[in-house]
Amino acid sequence: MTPESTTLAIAYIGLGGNLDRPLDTLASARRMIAGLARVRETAFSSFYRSAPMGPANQPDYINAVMAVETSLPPLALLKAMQRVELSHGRVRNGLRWGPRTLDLDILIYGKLHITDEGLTLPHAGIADREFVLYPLAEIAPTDLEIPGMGRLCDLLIACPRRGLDVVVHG
Ligand code: ROI
Repeated sequence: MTPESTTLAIAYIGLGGNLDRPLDTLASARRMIAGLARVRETAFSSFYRSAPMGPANQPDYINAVMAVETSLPPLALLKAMQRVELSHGRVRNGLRWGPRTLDLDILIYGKLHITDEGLTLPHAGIADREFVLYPLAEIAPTDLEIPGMGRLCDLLIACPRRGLDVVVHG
């Protein structure tokens, strides 16, 4: 297949952040992603607020999920997401699970199920993260089969909502 291949995949991207006006940051990241070549936004969830998973001594997070149709292959999409993170002041300080201005995760890429040094698809954290599953369920078919993990609706039933709050309705 050539780099300009027109094979289209539906990908779901998780957006999160908890520093420097995260609502504005996520809205700006959304515009930037939607404006990328070979990427088209097809849906965007509400914005949600949740307590941090991991170290508690950091601000609450804002999260959302975006669906795109893309002809970018997975690694090219990942690189594009990393550029969007960097342009929103993302610094990698080596702190695992520390606060961040913007985190963009490819959650699902079509039916792909891969583990690579650089990229695991679907994202390994989907099943136990209410701040991923609930926004995802807003914009994806509830019978969506998440490769290797089962149906979205079954994951949702097994994942309590905890303190997850909608802050801006999509
Ligand atoms: N916690 C919440 N609530 N939302 C996130 O997006 C998030 N992202 C992370 C860690 C630090 C695991 N905790 C989070 O990377």
